[in-house]
Order: sequence, then C-alpha cells, then structure tokens
Amino acid sequence: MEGFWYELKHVCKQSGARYGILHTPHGDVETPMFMPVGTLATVKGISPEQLKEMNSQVILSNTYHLWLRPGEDVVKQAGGLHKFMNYDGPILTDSGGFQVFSLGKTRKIEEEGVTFKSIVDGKKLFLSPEKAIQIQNDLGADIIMSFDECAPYPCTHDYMKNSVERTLRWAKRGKDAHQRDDQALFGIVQGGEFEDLREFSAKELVKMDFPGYSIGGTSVGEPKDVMYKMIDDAIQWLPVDKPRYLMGVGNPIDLIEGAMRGIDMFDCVLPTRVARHGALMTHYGRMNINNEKFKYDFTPIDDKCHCYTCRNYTRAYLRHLHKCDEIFGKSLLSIHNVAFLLQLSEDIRNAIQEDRLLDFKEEFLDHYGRDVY
Ligand code: PRF
Ligand code: ZN
Repeated sequence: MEGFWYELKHVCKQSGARYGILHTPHGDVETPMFMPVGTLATVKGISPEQLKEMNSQVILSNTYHLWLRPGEDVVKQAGGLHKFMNYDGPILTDSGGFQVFSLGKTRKIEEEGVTFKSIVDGKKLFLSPEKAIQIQNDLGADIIMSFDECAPYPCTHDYMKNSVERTLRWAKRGKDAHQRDDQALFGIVQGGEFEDLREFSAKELVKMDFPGYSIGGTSVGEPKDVMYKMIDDAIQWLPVDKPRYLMGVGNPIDLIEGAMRGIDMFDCVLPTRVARHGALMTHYGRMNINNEKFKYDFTPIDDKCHCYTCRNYTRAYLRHLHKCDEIFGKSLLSIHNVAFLLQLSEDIRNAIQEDRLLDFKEEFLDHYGRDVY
C-alpha cells in the first residue's frame, strides 16, 4: 500500500474522539470528516472548484452506478475517475454491495455473488467480490470498499451469522483480487445489532490486515441507541492506527455522536438530496426555503454559515428560485447543505484538538435542537 496512511494526531481528553490526518495519493485530509456523495461522478449541482472552495476533504462515488453508466471501461480510458470528473482531491468508492441490497427488489444471494436486476434497464446482472474490486481498480479511487452484504434490520441471529461469515469470505476474495498498490482497500464490519457477531466480524477482518475499516449495516431502520451500540460493539476491536468509516451516516448529530465514539469518516446523501427539495440544515435546526415567511426575508439562510450561498444570496431570492424550479436554486441550496456539514466537521476537529468536544456538543445542540435529524 503506497501513499496511504492514517496519522492519529490527538485524542480528545473530554470525549475520546480522534483528530487525525489521512494521507492519500491525492493529498492529505483531516479527520473526522464528512464526505459529500457524488454517486454518478458528480456531487449533484456542485462543481469541483466549489467543492474545493468549501474545503471538501474526500468525496464519495459509487461502483454500482458507474458500472451501469457509463461503464468502468469508459472511466478507465479517460484516465480514471479523478481525470474523468476533473476532481484532483481524494476519492472513495463504495463497492456496490449496499446499492445491490438497497435498490434491488429481486436479488439472489449465493456464495459466488449476487444476481439482481439493473435499476437502469431491468437487465439481469451479477456482482461478485472479485468483480466489485475489478471495477473499483478500473475507476481508480484512492480508497475502495470490500463487497459486502448489508443485511436487513431486523433479522435473526442465524441469518446474520451466515451473512457475516459470507461477507468475511467475500472480503478475503476481494483482497486477493485487488490489483493496485495505490488504492487502499477497506474491510467492512457487519453483524447488525448482535454484539458477538460485530466482535467476530471485526476481529476476523483485523486478522486480514486492511489499511482501514468501515462499519456497515447501520442506519438501516434501527433506533438511534441501537446504532450507537453497533458502533461501540465494532469499534473496540479495531486498531487505533487505522481509519474508521461509518458508512451512510452523516446527519449533524450523528457526526458528533460518531466522532465521540472514535469514527473518522462519514458520508450521507441526505444534504444534497433534501436540498433539491428545499430542505436546509442550519445552526438553528432544519428549515424549508418554501415557507411563505421567507418571501420578504433578505437575510442569508444561516448567519453562522460562511458558504458561497450564505455570503451572496438571501432567503427571499433562494425561495423565489426554488418556487420557480430554477436549477441554479438547487445548486445554491446543495452548496449550503454540503458546506454546512463540512464546516461542522471542522468545528468538531477543532473541538477535539481543544479537548472540548462534549462542551461543543452541548453548545451545538442548544441552538440546533436535540430531536432534529
Ligand atoms: N455497506 C456498504 N455500503 C454502505 C453500507 C453498508 O453496510 C451502508 C449502511 N449504512 C451504507 N453504505 N458497502
Ligand atoms: Zn451556507
């Protein structure tokens, strides 16, 4: 593994949260970090220059979607994902495992891999651990994921045990198939709500010695306290000198709660998805730009936000664009939501370095609200 390592810089004395630096072939980034999602090799509505301007660290893309469209061979011929999408910062790709399970209605899981229907044209497709790695080798992201099963919640201990064991065999097969020394392949801890299976999954992956570990199978419908326990059950078995990535989780409260539990990396489609419907995250909780009360409101979305949108545009204008379904409006709202989470990540990193993440959490929740997602 060349050009990739995690440097633990500081552990918050108040909370145990970690501040660190992730060195990648496309630059160093600071953790904990929120990773904006660019499923189809674009963070919807935001240019690479704008991402850079808002201090994005790593961005995330998806094996499954890029495999279907345009096809990994196109991206490979373009010179890889960085060149194809004109983003020279670090990129992470998810393996397609989760997408197969969350998007597909009809799927068949076997030892060899998963058979399912394409979301694009309904064609029958087959994805295996080896295929998922080959696609990711061709896409060329800095960080790539093992092919796993994200089992449904709830499910029986019996089902989960079989699933975890198969996902471990898939992790090993993916590791053996991995061809590129300049890409860090992460193992994914599964095991649902079962403490013993989380322990087993984590310990077996650690034996295989991955350069980083993801925690999967959370945020699949379980209550919050169950999710936090899933993190605790997994993370205690992971080596301190490797990064930990909590997959598909990235709302403001979970960024803080996750960091407190030792998570370094987060991602979530929510900020960009909800922005396109006018829903905004602010330091004062959620707001919807559609609201009549913003008609003559010439203040920014969030007076504590430093993003391009908040520096230059008013609620009244943004409401107008949104009401008229103007595409620039969607772009401006997406910029704000992504910037909000990137700024929050930075605030979390600063609080960790100052040994005051618990104080920060209380201060943040005092105005954000405690029941907001
Ligand atoms: N596995 C993979 N990607 C994921 C998940 C998972 O379990 C989740 C679960 N929250 C999000 N994305 N490969
Ligand atoms: Zn803003």
